[in-house]
Amino acid sequence: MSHGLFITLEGSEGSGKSTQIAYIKSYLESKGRKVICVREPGGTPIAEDIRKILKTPRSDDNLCDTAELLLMYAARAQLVNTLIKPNLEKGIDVICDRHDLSTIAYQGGGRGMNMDDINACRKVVLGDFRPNLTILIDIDPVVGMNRAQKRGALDRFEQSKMDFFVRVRNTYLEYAKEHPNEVKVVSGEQALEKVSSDIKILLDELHV
Ligand code: T5A
Repeated sequence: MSHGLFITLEGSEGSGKSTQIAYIKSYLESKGRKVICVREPGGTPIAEDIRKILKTPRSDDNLCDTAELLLMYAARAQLVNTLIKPNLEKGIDVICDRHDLSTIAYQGGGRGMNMDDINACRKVVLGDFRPNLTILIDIDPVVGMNRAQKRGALDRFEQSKMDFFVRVRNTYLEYAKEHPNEVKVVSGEQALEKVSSDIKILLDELHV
């Protein structure tokens, strides 16, 4: 039995990842493939508990950057080892809403954490495990936050200042430029259907 495909979606708040994941799932299923969708942080009961800690703003304590980084990797370890790898081994495709590149962009770029420390966590948790394809939906953070704000209350990350999101975007784009075979960039400021048709071209390149 052949291995499933591991496809990850990346991008800032409101870039349209969740919307496009629904499209990717239906496109892959139309080709007769079995597909599951997960998200980071989260995706298993334990990782979803960690997600709540990471996303909930609280007034009685501040999550420090190191704790935030380690919680991201704790949730990732749980998801990758108990759900993503076993499904890939069964031949099922896994589409993940955010993965390791989010840590590089948010904790590395946004928070300014040391990349050697991030790479050390990455090595422990992932080893050489990497996605078959990462799609970065790029969007001006002002446009993305306007979309996100329409949903109502902002989470702990969404409450950050705009310069944080500008650093996140720049880090994403720098990484994509340095790793053109790993990360493919699609503009998220186009009509939904055009974003989907750009993504379809990338999926077809995988010969699905
Ligand atoms: N995080 C995560 C880290 O800091 N480090 C890490 O390692 C990881 C894994 C997760 C937070 O955790 C941080 C990053 C995040 O801050 P989340 O709720 O999962 O939080 O956040 P997002 O993934 O950003 O979720 P969003 O829902 O905000 O973004 P999406 O999924 O990209 O956007 P989507 O599809 O929900 O679309 C938002 C709105 O825009 C519309 C949609 O209809 C929707 O209303 N839309 C469009 N409108 C016009 N044109 C288009 N092309 C559109 N595409 C979508």
